[in-house]
Amino acid sequence: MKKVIFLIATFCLVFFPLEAQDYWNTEIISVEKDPDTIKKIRQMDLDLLMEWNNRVYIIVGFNDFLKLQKENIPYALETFNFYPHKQREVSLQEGLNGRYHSYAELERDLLALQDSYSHIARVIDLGDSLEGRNIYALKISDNVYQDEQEAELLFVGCHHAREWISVEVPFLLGKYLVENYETNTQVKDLVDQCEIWIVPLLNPDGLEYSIHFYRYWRKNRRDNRDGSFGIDLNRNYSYNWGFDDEGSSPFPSSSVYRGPSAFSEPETQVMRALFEERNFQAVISYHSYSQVILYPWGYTNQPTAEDQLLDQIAADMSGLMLSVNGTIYQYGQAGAELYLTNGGMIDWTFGTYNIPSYTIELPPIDEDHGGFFNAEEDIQPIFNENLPAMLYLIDWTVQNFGSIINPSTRRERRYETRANLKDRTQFGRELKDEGEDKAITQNSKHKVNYPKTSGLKNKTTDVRIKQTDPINKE
Ligand code: 0X9
Ligand code: CA
Ligand code: CA
Ligand code: ZN
Repeated sequence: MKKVIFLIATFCLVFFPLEAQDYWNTEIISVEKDPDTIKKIRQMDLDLLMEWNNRVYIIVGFNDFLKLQKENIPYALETFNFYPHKQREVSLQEGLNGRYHSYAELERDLLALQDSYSHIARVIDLGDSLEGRNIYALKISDNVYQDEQEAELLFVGCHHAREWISVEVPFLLGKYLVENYETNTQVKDLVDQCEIWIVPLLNPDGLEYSIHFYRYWRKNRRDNRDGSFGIDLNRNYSYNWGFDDEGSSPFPSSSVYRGPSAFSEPETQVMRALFEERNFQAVISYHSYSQVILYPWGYTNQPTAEDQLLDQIAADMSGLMLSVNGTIYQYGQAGAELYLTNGGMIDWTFGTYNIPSYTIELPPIDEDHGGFFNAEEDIQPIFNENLPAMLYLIDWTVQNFGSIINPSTRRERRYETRANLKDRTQFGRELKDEGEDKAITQNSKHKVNYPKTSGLKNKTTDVRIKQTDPINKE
């Protein structure tokens, strides 16, 4: 999938010289999104660009045209609609990406939340991306302009540019919390007792590139100076960075290129600085697709020392998610069930801070159900089914937050947190025995009755997590 699209001559040759070769012979077409056509085009190894208005947009070369004609598939020529000048004429606001957020739309909507709910919502510019866009955090808490000694956790989206849904889910959490604060006592309780940090768009340069130039873009937009662009931000964290060449690549052109060194990228540096500054007790990093909840390690199939706790929380979240729309989110240790990755965010957050750390791969379950192209109508239901798991983890951090700590002892508190992770998370009970009742991850303070896990997972027989090479989901 190295092919990059369209754009016209000088513009792209000046700004994107490397992948320019293909443009001259490629066009963008659209075909109707009916099952028959989809089935046919899937077998043609075409470069799918995006889904829009019940049509699938495809980048095609001369041979692809021949194939389409041979199969009698009607298509419409769309190249002109993608010309950059045309994009600037039409509204960039709601343009190519529909109800998904572009960088500018997200900025606008985050600031609007801050304006409307300034007592509990605050937008913070964490730093610049490589191309100089702001990486925003939305902090939600009572007394939001004060740094209170409260539980803290982080929800982050869009390490990977093409995973558009991963921007929407954390953003919608922020929106939900502020809009329901006054009317929903559970929400108010949670917001009052902790500091919820949301970074919906860690890779704004990549996202913009994915919207305007190449829908399948994954990495950031680093010029690797060898004709290739981009570093995989989820291979650029320092914990066991570059551990092997299976979990990340040393080659700049690879879609999982780990970069020249750990934290070489401004986007991952922003995350590092945020973690140094804050005292997070848990983190979820959203990706797509495949409907799974993953926990460390990713770099090895060996379990962490906290495997049981990580698994229990994942099980609880999976059960909660299932109960909303019936969507099954399998769960398990990333390196054991999916494929190996090194330099990933959650290995770093767990390895460095020893906090529960999850990657959630949002729907759909596979390529046949849309791959990276979630229908716009699915944004809300996908958020809805993720919400209880998000609230659960927020509640978990509140329940596990120790007594009031002097700010000057933050660092000590962090170490203490680390040493006591297991105890604290089990609320004084040690889960030594596999057979012990596991449905106690919550204590009773909030009296939310979280259902037990559905029992979908069975480690020995039910490793149903996608077997395909994730990187080449495209
Ligand atoms: O490969 C990734 O970075 C994530 N999958 S994706 O298809 N969205 O790119 C999964 C990361 C899982 N986490 C670890 N294995 N550490
Ligand atoms: Ca939009
Ligand atoms: Ca507060
Ligand atoms: Zn991803």
